[in-house]
Amino acid sequence: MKGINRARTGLAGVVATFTVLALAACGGGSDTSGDGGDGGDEGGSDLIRVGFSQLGAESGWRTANTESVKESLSEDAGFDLTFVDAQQKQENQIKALRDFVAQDVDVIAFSPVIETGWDEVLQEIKDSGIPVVLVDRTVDTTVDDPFVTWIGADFKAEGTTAGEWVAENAPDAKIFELQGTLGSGAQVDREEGFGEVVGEQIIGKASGNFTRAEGKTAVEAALQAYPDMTMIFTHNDDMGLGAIEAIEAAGKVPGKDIQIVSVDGVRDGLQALVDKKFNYVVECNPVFGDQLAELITKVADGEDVPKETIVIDKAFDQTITQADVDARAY
Ligand code: GZL
Repeated sequence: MKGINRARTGLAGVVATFTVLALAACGGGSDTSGDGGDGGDEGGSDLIRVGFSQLGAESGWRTANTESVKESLSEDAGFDLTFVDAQQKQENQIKALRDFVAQDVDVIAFSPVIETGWDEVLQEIKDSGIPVVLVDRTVDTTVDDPFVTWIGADFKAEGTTAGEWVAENAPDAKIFELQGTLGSGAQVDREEGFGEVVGEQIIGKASGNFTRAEGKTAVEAALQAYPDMTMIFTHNDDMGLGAIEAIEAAGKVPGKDIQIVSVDGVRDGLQALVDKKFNYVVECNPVFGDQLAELITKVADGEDVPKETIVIDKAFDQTITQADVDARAY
């Protein structure tokens, strides 16, 4: 069972901007995250004890998401947060989830590094009665009704929006697709959305695992394998920034000889757009800590919550200004 049945959300163009989420700065408060904090200290009895397994720190997007989550799930805001970084390893996430069950937290939240491989631990969590809030990435599991609610972006719509820009602006481009972590919801759905629009223009694909270094390595190889490439569609900005390094090392001009279409919209990615090294960026907003805190509070209180909350984003082309980039929250 695919983790969610996403409502089709056509992503807004460059002009229209709206999101489901308030982008206000999140509440302050001390960060009680740690490697298994003991929680429950004096006065801690009325805090909502949350176990959060974050998949890693692989990208600017993830860093911004982690900051938002920690700021919103603070002790001042009423949470006792145990935050564990899995360094992009599923086995580390599964261990953390089992630890949260052993600690009998009130709510478990996690962003699954890939979609599959969770059946056993999700069944254990279900048997424990601890509610699960799925964050960002999606799961594909045989466990019935494995989580109470999911919050994140419509990855397929992001791929579609990127493809629509290419169809409109570069219909003859020969595209190399630089993919995120293979088997992750973001990679699977962005590939699907993009491929449905301009699949016949794609001449090659490889994964850069959402990291800058691996993105650079993948593009160094692709430049050898596909010398006629004229565009890269990268599943995130960090890999796209690695691609810029590889393209320049090969004596070519990013944004001109090889255009780059990206997803995320972190500051470094939008700076590349201002610098004309990226050509188009589809935003994927990581700053939803406040909305997540609201969902977790309702779940802890046994209140009804929507099955999914979609973060609706915008997209940027090279008309973006330095002032726009400087004003960005992340
Ligand atoms: C998207 C998120 C992806 C980002 C990458 O919501 O899961 O993971 O696009 C990050 O930057 O690594």
